[in-house]
Amino acid sequence: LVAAMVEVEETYIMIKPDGVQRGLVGEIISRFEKKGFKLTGLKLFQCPKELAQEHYKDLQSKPFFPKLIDYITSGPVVCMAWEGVGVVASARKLIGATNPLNAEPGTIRGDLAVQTGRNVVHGSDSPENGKREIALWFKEEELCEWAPVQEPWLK
Ligand code: 3AN
Repeated sequence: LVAAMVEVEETYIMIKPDGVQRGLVGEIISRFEKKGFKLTGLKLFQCPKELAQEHYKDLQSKPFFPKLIDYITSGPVVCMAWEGVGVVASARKLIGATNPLNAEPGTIRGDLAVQTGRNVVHGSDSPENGKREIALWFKEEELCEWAPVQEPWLK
């Protein structure tokens, strides 16, 4: 048996303003929970312009950059930190292709979105960016390190 060379990673997942407006928050969180990843940070947040610009700084030169910043700051977003083995690439698979019309059915964008400029959710594209983005969007005290316990929550 060959051990998988994948490590415990962290990723930054964000439900964009259209996801919040359309009432898709629960649906989107469920997909990551059911997959088996661990939620370590969660908040509803109105993103200031400067933060959106910093988050998307690699896209600064793109023609759609101003529209992207307007979109991300147009209403509250749900910021999440998720942890797990291989979570960065796996979350990208759960999310689906950037253009929702190319996203496979069964993925979040494939099932729930139509336009690239309204693609409901963001996921970090590398473990390095996962760490960078979590540090950018969360204060240290907003993140929780926790381990599952055996407590019979439901009797
Ligand atoms: P992904 O979100 O799948 O990682 P990126 O990093 O290439 O894709 O793009 C970041 C965000 O920029 C996308 N989620 C989308 O909102 C926006 N975006 C990317 N390409 C376009 C485009 N051609 N037109 C409008 N918005 C775009």
